[in-house]
Amino acid sequence: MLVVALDPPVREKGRRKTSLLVEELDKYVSGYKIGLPFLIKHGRRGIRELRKSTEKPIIVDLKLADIGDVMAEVLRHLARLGVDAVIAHAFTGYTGALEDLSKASMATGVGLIIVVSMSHRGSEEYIDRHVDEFLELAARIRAKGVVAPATRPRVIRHVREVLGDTVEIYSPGIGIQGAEPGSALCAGANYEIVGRLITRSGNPGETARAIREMQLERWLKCRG
Ligand code: O7M
Repeated sequence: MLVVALDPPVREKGRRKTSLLVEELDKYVSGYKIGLPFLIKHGRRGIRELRKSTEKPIIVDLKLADIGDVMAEVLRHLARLGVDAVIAHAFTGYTGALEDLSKASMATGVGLIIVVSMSHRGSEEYIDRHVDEFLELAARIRAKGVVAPATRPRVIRHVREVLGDTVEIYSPGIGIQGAEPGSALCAGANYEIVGRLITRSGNPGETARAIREMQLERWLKCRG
């Protein structure tokens, strides 16, 4: 239900080593998401250390958007580091792009999650106009999951309606971006992605615990 984005630059003061942070968080979370800020800062060694620190799924969010060969190569490198899933943009399309990534995903067992809408307002200017095409693509490449915004629950409801239970929905936008814990789950998401609310908190473990509680309370209420 809760995926922690370990990316946002953590304040210098009181900074925690990733492994210590993970130790505090591990019992409350379903997985971790890391992206370019993490990779630039900690490199491949950082991913290996994270892999050693947790058995929970590690999702690498590079929001891949390239030709198929390049994306497939990136995925194969990540597979060797023991990651569980990678995130790619959908707008590159199938032929020569997601087709190859999807084949590499099936060959390696690394799941593929694609972005069908984003949490910032600008997503409505372009990306959101193509949600239905992206959902078709997600089904075509047998994506493990899609990313849809907690900040616009109607998009999550739409994704769930179109794809049914065939894919997992990952929703960012909780906390600093404005959505409340549990709200995306109530709209149909499987996981809420939370970053700064946890990583910048003085007590990340306690904050993650409190978020889980809020998720559960809200979920029980909305399910009646
Ligand atoms: O909780 P935050 O706002 O500190 O962090 C949100 C995380 O979710 C951060 O890692 C972003 O890269 C990610 N995210 C968005 O905030 N909005 C999106 O639309 C998509 C993502 C994301 O994870 O895409 C895969």
